[in-house]
Amino acid sequence: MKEQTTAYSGSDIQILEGLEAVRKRPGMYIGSTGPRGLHHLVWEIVDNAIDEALAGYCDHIEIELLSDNAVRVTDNGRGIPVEIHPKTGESAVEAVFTILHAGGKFGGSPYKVSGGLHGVGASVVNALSEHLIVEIKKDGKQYIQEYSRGARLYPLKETGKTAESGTRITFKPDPEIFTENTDFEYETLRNRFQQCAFLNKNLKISFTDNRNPDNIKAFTYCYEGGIKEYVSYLNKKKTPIHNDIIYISGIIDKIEIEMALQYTEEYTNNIYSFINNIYTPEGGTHEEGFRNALTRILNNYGKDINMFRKDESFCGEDVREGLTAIINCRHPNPQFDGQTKAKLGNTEVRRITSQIFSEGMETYLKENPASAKNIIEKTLMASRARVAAKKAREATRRKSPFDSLGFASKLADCRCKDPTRSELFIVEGESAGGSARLGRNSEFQAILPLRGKVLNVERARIDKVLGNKEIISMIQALGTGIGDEFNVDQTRYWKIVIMTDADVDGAHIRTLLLTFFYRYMRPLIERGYIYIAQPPLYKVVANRKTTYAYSDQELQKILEIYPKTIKPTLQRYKGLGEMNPDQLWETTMDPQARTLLQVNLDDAIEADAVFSMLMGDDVNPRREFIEENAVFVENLDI
Ligand code: TTJ
Repeated sequence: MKEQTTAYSGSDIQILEGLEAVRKRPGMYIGSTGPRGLHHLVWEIVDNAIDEALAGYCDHIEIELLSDNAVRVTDNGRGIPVEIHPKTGESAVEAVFTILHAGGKFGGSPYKVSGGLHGVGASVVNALSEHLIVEIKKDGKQYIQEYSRGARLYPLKETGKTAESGTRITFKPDPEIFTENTDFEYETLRNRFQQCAFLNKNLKISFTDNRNPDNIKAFTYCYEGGIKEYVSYLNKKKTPIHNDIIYISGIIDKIEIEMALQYTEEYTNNIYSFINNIYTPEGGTHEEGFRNALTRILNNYGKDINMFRKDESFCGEDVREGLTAIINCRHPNPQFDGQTKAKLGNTEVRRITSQIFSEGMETYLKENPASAKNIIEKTLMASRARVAAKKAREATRRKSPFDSLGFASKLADCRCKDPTRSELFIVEGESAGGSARLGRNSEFQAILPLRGKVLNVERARIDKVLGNKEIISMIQALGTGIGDEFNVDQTRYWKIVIMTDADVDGAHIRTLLLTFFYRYMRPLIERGYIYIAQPPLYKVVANRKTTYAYSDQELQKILEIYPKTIKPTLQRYKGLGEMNPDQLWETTMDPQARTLLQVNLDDAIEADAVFSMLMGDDVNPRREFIEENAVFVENLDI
């Protein structure tokens, strides 16, 4: 090293133009400066270490949360190159941390993430960190360099000798940028690191939360079986119909694809696809190739072993019933498509995936006739149920207020026909439904009272789902259709508000409704159309003034306002039905005054596990969860 500066001179402390832009408009680079953007910083840094692992030079990554909300990521790879670039006169490390999108040029990995959800580069993390330290061990030497808000504090300096190699980055997100808060969520991080370990077999990932010395939490993940173990983890609470997990992999034209799958007794399907370790919630060509091939191969096999009656065949829905699958693709140059960059666009991947999967699956079926028969039988049942459901589905098309099942929907529609302004309140019980109907603004608010019990769709096949009156009423009201006919663009309301009592039964009904939306109308959740109403728990009247409390803490605060001489009267609402129409409007429905919780699905994979848990046979975890309340919900004031 030429420079051996220990003290740094003022001229060094200047932020580069590119990074200044990042600080000015952070949202452009990391999506938001809320919790999502904050966590994005960690994904970005860890992705770099994973790239080194993918290149085959690193097998252990450690992530630590430090006491001041700083994060430390350490790998045992080759270490970021330190030699001076002849043109810029700077080291490669400096380029990585100061030049936008420099990362790729220095990456040794052929599978560098070059776009899409992550992949903005370490320089963005640097720009948005109050403090960042780089430590490198490489070719017998140790180096260090520090930055503050993207400006280097001193040039890279050598600090000693070492026999090891690797890279360590410690960064503290800048509270000037992340004004909401800079607290990392333990569970979000843990979950993602476990996922990374599943997706990269034999990579060891350690995660330690050192923030609270009295409660240090640590995990190490390492899966020899990779995505095979991922599938068995996802199926932990389900009953498989064949013992082994099918694993198929191959490489064509430098594009690597691996798939693991297993069928269970469930009725829903859980297919999760990834490209270069990034989850693609909207799928894309890798998933399409897989799905097409699966339908084709099972149809061929069913025919070969004479399982079909006349005119019978499987459609895509049939062969996916009860399926849990992971599709993991590595691509040197992935293209991310769609509004949210959530799907893979490379067209060649469809053919490659289909080819690799077809060959592997054919071989599997041939070599495992007993499992193959179970799969075909399961698929056949799904197919026959689908045909039976077709009639019921026709009843869900919105033609007249009376449908073929012979009951009238109780929908009180709004006058407005513009979905962007229209709201549908799904209300528990006739009496609350009545109050809501009288209290609403009928211009843009529609009311659908639920009379009977909502079906647990986690435990029922589609024919039964479509025989349930409450569910039919909802499908009719929404206008979206269902199954292959489902079309999110047809939805007649952009706000669909679940309004249930603030008790355990209400929470249960809410969970049943959420399960239905999650399993049958997921795009409504993905688009943020589903909300939960927040009715008050108490009414406080004193000095002829009425106030409402939405929680026990709020009630305490309200009561503290009054001097001891005044005794306010207190009413605890046991259900929505106890409120008169005006009160319901004032507290829960009026857009000016209400609070709605928007349901979001940051993590569909985790959500599946939670729904299986909630709606499965095991009662205890369900109770606890319902009492603790939904994790799918983000507070939102509207
Ligand atoms: C690049 O090609 C030559 C050998 O080293 C390759 C490299 O960049 N390796 C590398 C980068 N290992 N680890 C990183 C890295 C790790 C973290 C945690 C953060 C960043 C930005 C890079």
